[in-house]
Amino acid sequence: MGTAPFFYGGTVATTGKVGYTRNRNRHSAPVCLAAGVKNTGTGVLRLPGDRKSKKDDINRTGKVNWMEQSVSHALAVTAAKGRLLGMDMVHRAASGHIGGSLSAMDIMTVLYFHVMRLDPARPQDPARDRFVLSKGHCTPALYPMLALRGFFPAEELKLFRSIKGTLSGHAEMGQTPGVDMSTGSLGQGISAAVGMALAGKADGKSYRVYTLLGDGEIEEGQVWEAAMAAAKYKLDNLCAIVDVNGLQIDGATADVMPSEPLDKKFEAFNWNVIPVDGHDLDALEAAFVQAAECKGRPTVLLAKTVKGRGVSFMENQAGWHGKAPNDEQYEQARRELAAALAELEGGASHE
Ligand SMILES: Cc1ncc(C[n+]2csc(CCOP(=O)(O)OP(=O)(O)O)c2C)c(N)n1
Ligand SMILES: [Mg+2]
Repeated sequence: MGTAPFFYGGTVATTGKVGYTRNRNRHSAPVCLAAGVKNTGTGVLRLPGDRKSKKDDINRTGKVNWMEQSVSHALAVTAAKGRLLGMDMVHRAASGHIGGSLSAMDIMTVLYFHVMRLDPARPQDPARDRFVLSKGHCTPALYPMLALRGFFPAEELKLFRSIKGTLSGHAEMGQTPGVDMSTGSLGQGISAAVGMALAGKADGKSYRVYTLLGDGEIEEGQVWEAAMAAAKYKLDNLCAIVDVNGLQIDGATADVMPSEPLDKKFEAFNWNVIPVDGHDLDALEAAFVQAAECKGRPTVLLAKTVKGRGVSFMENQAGWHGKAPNDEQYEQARRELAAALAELEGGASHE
């Protein structure tokens, strides 16, 4: 039993004992543990005044089913923190890929704090789920997640792209705890993920493999060789996510090398295809559950996103693919991201 530190947005108060049903979904633990809520019981919740919960799924009295809303809120807070940390990293280093990191942050948050079975104290645990950042330039999304999840101290983020630290511009296994594959050469990550999934099948292991690709990246032919192999070997333990932000390094993917219709292409390659709003945490959670339930085929989530998400002047701008903000731009970006976090946390200041 526990109280409800989960609802630190201040929208919900508790009376009596509260808890949540852990058995509904094995993926719920990391967020809940991070928030200090224990794992048993049902309870009684009270909403202050006439305020209703976002999803209206909380009764005023009686048994409640509030995990959905509470987890989504906690995830939104984590994603907002991740965006701030990623922005800090890129500004401090005066280089890095912020646009595609901001578009991917919600996906990464759901993966690291709700979906994947990981133990930060044992980054090499053979039973862990694997993650391959196939769009390996988006470390300003990956490293904040690893730090917030406890793989290394957040202090280390200050040495992003510094020779004194362990956090390269592109993901590097062996150097950074929690990084399962070195990536950055687009197209290769998914091939490594296919190998990991195949090995899992061959060894009779139950771990799952996740890999995040960019929609520019899938213009690489190697991606489609990997996609063919994944279907041939019926890798239902593999889930790819394409961050469909519509932009790559030089402009719109539709101009550089049109790849749509992506759903029909992956279907033709015999994948289970799930289109999803890549900023809707509930929809992402549901899509990952669906992916895990699909048997005999690999799954791809086609996650529609906004490049530069959360910073008004970066949104949908190819120019922010791989550029650091100057001091003035950074202050503006930080103000916007801090305001978003403060709103989620019920007015706390992060300036
Ligand atoms: C094989 C290879 N070719 C070119 C590049 C240079 N490059 C880095 S990022 C990028 C664009 C990637 O676009 P996308 O996959 O859509 O990434 P996102 O929009 O998510 O940042 C390119 C061409 C590379 N890293 N690897
Ligand atoms: Mg893109």
